[in-house]
Amino acid sequence: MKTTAAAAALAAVLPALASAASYPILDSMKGANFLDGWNFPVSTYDNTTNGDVFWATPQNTSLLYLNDAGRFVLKVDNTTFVPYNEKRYAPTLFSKKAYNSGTVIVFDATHMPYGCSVWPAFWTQGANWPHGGEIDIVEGINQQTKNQIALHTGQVCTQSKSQFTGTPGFDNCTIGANYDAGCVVTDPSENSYGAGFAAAGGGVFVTEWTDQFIKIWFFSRANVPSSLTADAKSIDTGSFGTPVAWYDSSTCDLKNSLSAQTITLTTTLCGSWAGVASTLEQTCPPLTGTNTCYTQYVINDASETYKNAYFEINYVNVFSSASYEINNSSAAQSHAAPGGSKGGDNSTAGASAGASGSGSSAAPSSSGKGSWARPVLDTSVGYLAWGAVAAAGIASGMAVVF
Ligand SMILES: *[C@@H]1O[C@H](CO)[C@@H](O)[C@H](O)[C@H]1NC(C)=O
Ligand SMILES: *[C@@H]1O[C@H](CO)[C@@H](O)[C@H](O)[C@H]1NC(C)=O
Ligand SMILES: *[C@@H]1O[C@H](CO)[C@@H](O)[C@H](O)[C@H]1NC(C)=O
Ligand SMILES: *[C@@H]1O[C@H](CO)[C@@H](O)[C@H](O)[C@H]1NC(C)=O
Ligand SMILES: *[C@@H]1O[C@H](CO)[C@@H](O)[C@H](O)[C@H]1NC(C)=O
Ligand SMILES: *[C@@H]1O[C@H](CO)[C@@H](O)[C@H](O)[C@H]1NC(C)=O
Ligand SMILES: CC(=O)N[C@H]1CO[C@H](CO)[C@@H](O)[C@@H]1O
Repeated sequence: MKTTAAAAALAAVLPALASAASYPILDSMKGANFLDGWNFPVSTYDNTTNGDVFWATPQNTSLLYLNDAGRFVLKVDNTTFVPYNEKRYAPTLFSKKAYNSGTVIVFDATHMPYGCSVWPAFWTQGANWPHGGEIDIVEGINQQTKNQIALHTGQVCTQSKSQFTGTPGFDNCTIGANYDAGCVVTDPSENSYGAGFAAAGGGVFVTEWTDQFIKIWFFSRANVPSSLTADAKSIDTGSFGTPVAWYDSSTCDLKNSLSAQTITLTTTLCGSWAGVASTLEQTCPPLTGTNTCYTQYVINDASETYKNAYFEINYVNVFSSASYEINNSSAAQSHAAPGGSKGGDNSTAGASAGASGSGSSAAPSSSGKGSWARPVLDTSVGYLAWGAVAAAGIASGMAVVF
């Protein structure tokens, strides 16, 4: 690509300027075309974090839709009575492209899911987890009030504690350390997550990823820089100030710890982190009687429980002149979004075939409750971040595009 070559040449001549680069827009997921940028999952249910959800399908237009304000909504089903042993529908999406180092990801939302049992995340993952690495840009559970950022790597990597405004937690990013918690940085702002985020009108998360660093900024609505617009043609983070989180190549070989990253937007319920009783009870009422997270919240009429369990998104913009890969798996093709599938192929036929194909393992009637409906919770693990249990790995079929 011309721009890549030009940027590389410039960086070689003026290495000092490399960290104050301007990145051109590559992808903009917003409005009526939002779903064009995403694949639906292959699995019909959350088989990576033990969450009690069936993943929403392209047919679930009550859960994935453009609202009157022109924002895209991804919501947990709060209108269906879910009987015991069933799961509740909730959306998860994977970006069709996997992006490489030299990329800035901007996520602008006015509302993100929160509430007891609710576990949302906006994150990226590389192939062959954990070897391809993982960046958790937005993540939290239940009624937490602050966003929890994390970096996870397969190889040994630590975080230098300096130059960021967030509160550092564990500094060993390596899988295997601290129950796979990763290098956690908590945003001190209560506007960064949950009810506080929504009350402030939401905000914008900016992630700049190079071989030298990963920097994550959060701007609450009142503080969003004027350059951050839905239609921005380029981005330069040079004036954004000190980030909330900063991972640096001086203590982490970022170049070899992260492969091309797929953006993942998801909400699950209960599961291996949000659903652990001791974790749940940190921000939600104690479970009553013999209830679990699942029986107390997910089943029956949960309209009240999940009234705030939705993303309302202005846009996801990706700025980059680096190469990228396209998720070209057959499942990704067959799950193409309604209206978003190119060429009018028989996409829904493929999707339903896939759903019934894997349905035998997820079907409520054909398997005992323990095999799918109820998460097996390891209460000794109370600090798992999303990707630590999202060890699903990455489907093959990625095609490199230069
Ligand atoms: C979601 O779509 C599936 C079919 O793909 C359907 O069986 C299910 O009832 C829908 N759920 C909701 C909440 O719309
Ligand atoms: C980080 O954790 C990994 C995996 O447990 C371990 O091999 C490595 O020694 C740790 N590094 C440091 C600096 O503690
Ligand atoms: C269901 O959720 C929506 C927001 O996503 C909310 O407007 C509605 O009031 C909720 N329903 C009930 C009955 O609480
Ligand atoms: C993607 O898959 C389709 C068939 O499913 C194939 O025609 C196309 O060449 C593939 N694209 C790449 C870049 O491999
Ligand atoms: C590719 O798409 C499939 C189906 O949507 C998904 O399950 C898989 O995780 C995706 N792969 C990557 C690398 O995102
Ligand atoms: C989840 O289900 C999908 C589709 O059946 C499968 O490809 C994937 O390997 C599963 N992941 C895990 C962790 O079992
Ligand atoms: C099931 C289905 O939608 N089949 C359609 C696949 O595409 C061909 C050609 O466009 C249609 O004729 C079929 O009806």
